Amino acid sequence: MTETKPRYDWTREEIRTLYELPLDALIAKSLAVKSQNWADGAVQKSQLLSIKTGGCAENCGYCSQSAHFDTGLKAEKLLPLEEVVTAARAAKENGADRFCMGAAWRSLKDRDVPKVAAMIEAVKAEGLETCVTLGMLEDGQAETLKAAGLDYYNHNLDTSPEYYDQVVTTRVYDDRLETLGRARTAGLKLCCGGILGMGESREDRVGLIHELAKLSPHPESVPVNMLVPIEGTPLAGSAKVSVIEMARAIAVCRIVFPESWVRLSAGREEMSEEGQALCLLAGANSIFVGDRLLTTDNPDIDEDAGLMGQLGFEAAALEDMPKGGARKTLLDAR
Ligand code: SAM
Ligand code: DTB
Ligand code: SF4
Repeated sequence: MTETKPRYDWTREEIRTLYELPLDALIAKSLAVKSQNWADGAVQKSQLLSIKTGGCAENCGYCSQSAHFDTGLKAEKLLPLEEVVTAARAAKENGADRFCMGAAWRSLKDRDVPKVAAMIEAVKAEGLETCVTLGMLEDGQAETLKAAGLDYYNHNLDTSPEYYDQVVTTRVYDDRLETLGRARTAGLKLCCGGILGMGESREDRVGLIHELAKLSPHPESVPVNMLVPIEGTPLAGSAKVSVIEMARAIAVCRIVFPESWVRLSAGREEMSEEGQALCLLAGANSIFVGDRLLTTDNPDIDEDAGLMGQLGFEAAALEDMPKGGARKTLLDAR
């Protein structure tokens, strides 16, 4: 029988075995898990806003915002509160139910905490779930953000521990795990995933999923990004990953993280409708909406409406989270 509850004892071998199944068998398993935990056709929508763009001290080899590379991106100051609120209202009109604010910081400075807390409070007051991604956290900061109304902290592991130093050298894997621990201790939900297409091997993709699987509880959101190549960054020339490989990774995530949102994240702009459909049919149940991610483009709202319409998919209600019998409520409402 297919296991549909979270497990914390996955081995790398088990994950590798899943990853290498014939695609039909893999997707069949993924959809068996999905249908036990989630309403059919429900897709959660998050919208991003870069609240502090560029000039980042880290050297993540994929990123447009690192000060180490000449990507032509202009660094900007922290946005004023009113601009953030305007963008959050627009996101809500776009059908987003979660608003994710990203800052190009290596780590959050105490002096910025009140400003970000005010943004969180204001976005929450608009009736949206809140998410921030602000780099590494110091003790106590996550608690202040939580008190302001923060739901999720995004902090990606990005790849396997073995490949990590090929991606970034200004921090180590354990730094990431430490911040994830701080966010958890403060009672925040986690959004944590990675990127495919940075020149990593399939074994690195398996390794990433295994590291995520060891987090207990699992991250409530698992973003699977396809590298958006940024001219001027060291990883821009990496071998492209196929959409089929993305679908494979998504299906494995759906099986390993049965109760988490699995998000088809960056890279949709480069995919055909059919490619995106494959990833959604492989088990993803969340996307970013709006025509911008942080610094790069995303399909516009009309294109997404067209795709969702063809698939017969609809916006998930927040209460579609599997815990608490909410799925049943949603199905009963039909
Ligand atoms: N500075 C914060 C951090 O690194 O945690 C937050 C912002 S950072 C842009 C958030 C995540 O976006 C990264 O961890 C990475 O997984 C993803 N990302 C950044 N640039 C990307 C790109 N060019 N293609 C795909 N994903 C990307
Ligand atoms: C995540 O995993 N992907 C998002 C969000 N979390 C912060 C960011 C994608 C960024 C893509 C490149 C850009 O727009 O700069
Ligand atoms: Fe900075 Fe985040 Fe970009 Fe890395 S991914 S360079 S930490 S903004």
